[in-house]
Amino acid sequence: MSTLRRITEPLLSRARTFSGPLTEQLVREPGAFGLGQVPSSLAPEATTSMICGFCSTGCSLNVHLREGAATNLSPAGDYPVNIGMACPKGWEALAPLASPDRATTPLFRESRDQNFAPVDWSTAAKTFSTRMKSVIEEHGPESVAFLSTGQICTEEMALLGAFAKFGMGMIHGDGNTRQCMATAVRAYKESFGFDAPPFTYADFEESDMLVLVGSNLCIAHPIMWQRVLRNKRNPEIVVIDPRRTETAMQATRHIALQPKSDLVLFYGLANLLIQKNLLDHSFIKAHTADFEDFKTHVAAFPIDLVSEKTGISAEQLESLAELIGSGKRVSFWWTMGVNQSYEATRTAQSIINLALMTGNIGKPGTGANSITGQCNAMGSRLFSNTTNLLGGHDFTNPTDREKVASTLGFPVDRIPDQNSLAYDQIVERVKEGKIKALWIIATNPSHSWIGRKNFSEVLSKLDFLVVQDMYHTTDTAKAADLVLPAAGWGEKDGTLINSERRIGIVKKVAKAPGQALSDFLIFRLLADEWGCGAMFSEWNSPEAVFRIMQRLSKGQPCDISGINGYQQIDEQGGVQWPWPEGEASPPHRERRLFSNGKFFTKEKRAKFIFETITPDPEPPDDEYPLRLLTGRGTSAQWHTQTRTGKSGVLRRLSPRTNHIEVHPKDAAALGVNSGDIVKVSSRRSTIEILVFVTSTVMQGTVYIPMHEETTNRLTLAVFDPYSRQPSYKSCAVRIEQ
Ligand SMILES: Nc1nc2c(c(=O)[nH]1)N[C@H]1C(S)=C(S)[C@@H](COP(=O)(O)OP(=O)(O)OC[C@H]3O[C@@H](n4cnc5c(=O)[nH]c(N)nc54)[C@H](O)[C@@H]3O)O[C@H]1N2
Ligand SMILES: Nc1nc2c(c(=O)[nH]1)N[C@H]1C(S)=C(S)[C@@H](COP(=O)(O)OP(=O)(O)OC[C@H]3O[C@@H](n4cnc5c(=O)[nH]c(N)nc54)[C@H](O)[C@@H]3O)O[C@H]1N2
Ligand code: SF4
Ligand SMILES: [Mo]
Repeated sequence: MSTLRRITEPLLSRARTFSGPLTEQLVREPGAFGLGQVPSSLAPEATTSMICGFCSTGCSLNVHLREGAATNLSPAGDYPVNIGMACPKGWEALAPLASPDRATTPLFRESRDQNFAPVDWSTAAKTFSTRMKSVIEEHGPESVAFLSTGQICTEEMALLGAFAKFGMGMIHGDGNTRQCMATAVRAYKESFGFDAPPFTYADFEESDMLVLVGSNLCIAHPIMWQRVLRNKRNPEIVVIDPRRTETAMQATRHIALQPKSDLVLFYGLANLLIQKNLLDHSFIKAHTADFEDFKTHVAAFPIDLVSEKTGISAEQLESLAELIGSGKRVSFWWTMGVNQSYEATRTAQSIINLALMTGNIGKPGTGANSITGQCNAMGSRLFSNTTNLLGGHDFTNPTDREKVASTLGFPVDRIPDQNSLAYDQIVERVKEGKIKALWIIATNPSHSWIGRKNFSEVLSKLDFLVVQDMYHTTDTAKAADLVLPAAGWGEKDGTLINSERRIGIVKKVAKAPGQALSDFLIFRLLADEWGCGAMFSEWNSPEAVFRIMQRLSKGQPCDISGINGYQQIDEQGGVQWPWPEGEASPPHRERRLFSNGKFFTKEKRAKFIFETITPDPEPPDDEYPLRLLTGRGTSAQWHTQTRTGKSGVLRRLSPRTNHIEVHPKDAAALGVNSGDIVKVSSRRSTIEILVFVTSTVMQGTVYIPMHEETTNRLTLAVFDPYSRQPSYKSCAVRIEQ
């Protein structure tokens, strides 16, 4: 037996089952819930491995235990994702667990002008149940909603979605993956017939040309960038980004396009490829639909127009088209520079179209590849029961509802026959006073939501706000009526799904502080108190829920029914979906989709989808002459910094204060220098911020990282009409001294 297996076996079989009123059992037998326990099933001086809980790369980390408690981490050497590497957040992943501001007990207050008082779990669960029920009784099921996350285990997401929608009867529940991945989801569904990112990380190493669009790998996915560096084919690396990012500096070509001109650029490139006849005719004929209409559409994008709109010279455009059409292996990768825009879905599809017309899909080193963000954005896309019915099904499809109901053994009328409102529509309904109770899990929208100057005012309209988080100090938790203390990564078991569809295991290697419980147990506890615990009697451990997810996935493109449990995932170095039952063990190290040219649409063909360009909702003008872009700051900072801000090491690797990056010429015209504090105003708000003069931003644009809460006071709340993803990356601002 391998050492890894010896160590993980007792850990994974430790899954407890629960029965009877859980709050009573919790009081009687706290150890059964892991409360106050170190992971006693592990050998006291063991090393075990698990997936990192920050970004979607999904690196495996070795966790070293002393006297049964996790003391240190190092990157796993034999895992097909990170191959012995980790970024600063991974190395420091244990630090945020030990922070003194962890929520250690449920907190409640009768009214918002009072301070929180600690309460026991029984009181917390009863309060949750009574208050939510009274809102539903008075105002109907559409008056309550939840907002969840891409940062808890897949099994937890499935349980939350099933409890909230099938147990509590909610209709509306969305997640922070809307802020992040909704565009890619929508684009893939329309173009490929299913939300199916086709790639595997080996494609980074097997491409002759990598085109990175609105993606700053060096900062946001440093270990994916390391995979690019392992490419031995001397690849052309093209970065398409208005900023000269760390990644652009390392690239062979930087295409510094005007912000929000991507769609014109890609239609123009498609037109050039057609004019130069650099197409894969046989692939287009055999495996795609609507190419002729697409051809007509892009004919309206001649090179001069494209050059004028994008700021890219005609020579550069010609040479880029020739490179893409050269017949070598070309892979396209995109992230938030594409997904977060007012015409994001069509932009993502314009990238997909380039891959299709050149036959760059389904083969090594190719693909139209959306890189995800959070550690479990992919789990959320398939199993959170928010935008899709569990397992990538459709709420509005009666056959899908029947299938899910019979798989779960629930009456079909428990399954809503309508889609949830999107995140922004939920926020709007709260503002209008129509949604009166909100449950927020593992996300911090008081900081991260777009144009959120008035977000706390919005939350104050609620009759009841529940926030479930690791910390009681987040901006959102501070606005709550009830705070539920959650165990974090490393304090619970389950699975995460990374960007390349690889399911990996996380394990409990540390005890959660005080009374904090895993999200999984919190959902079970609340279901029990609600009175629908019996519906979830089979959902009694994360691994039991994984088995339910496997059944739900049967016959879907994401079918995982062939996996033989957590143990196998752990031993194989993760498993990329799909793996249907009855199929031989897939070559697990690296696997891509569409190698047979068959897509998931009814006709098995991929579709060319395109549309007229839409006007910029807030271009710079005389009053607000600069365009503000936002995004990640450093590889040491994670979003709203509730976790990374707790590590001394990561704090030292981050800027001490928020800053605005200004081009030297704009700075000179404004008379400002690095180190000055200026006022930055948009039509929404004014903030004070430190200036950093740098030519990495282009003249006329400025950049502010998203990691301080002030940034989103400025941003403009507009959304892609199809994905409803917020357009975080562009609004007009002015700078004053
Ligand atoms: N260190 C760190 N890593 C992270 C995260 C983190 O918070 N910290 N978050 C994770 C998450 S959830 C996500 S979603 C990913 C995000 O990963 P990325 O998308 O790579 O990161 P961003 O910095 O948000 O945006 C990428 C780039 O888009 C560019 N951009 C802005 N406007 C445009 C435009 O109009 N066109 C083009 N082509 N580009 C544009 C910006 O200049 C920026 O460099 O990172 C993940 N990884
Ligand atoms: N201006 C601007 N704004 C942006 C973006 C941008 O590029 N520009 N990017 C957007 C994107 S892509 C994203 S993904 C969002 C991210 O926005 P958020 O989701 O709001 O950011 P996080 O800081 O990751 O918040 C996660 C919360 O979950 C808590 N948490 C962590 N682990 C657990 C757990 O296991 N259980 C529970 N219950 N809680 C836990 C953390 O303490 C934290 O409070 O921000 C968006 N906002
Ligand atoms: S690259 Fe992402 S998954 Fe890997 S160690 Fe860093 S944060 Fe964790
Ligand atoms: Mo994200």
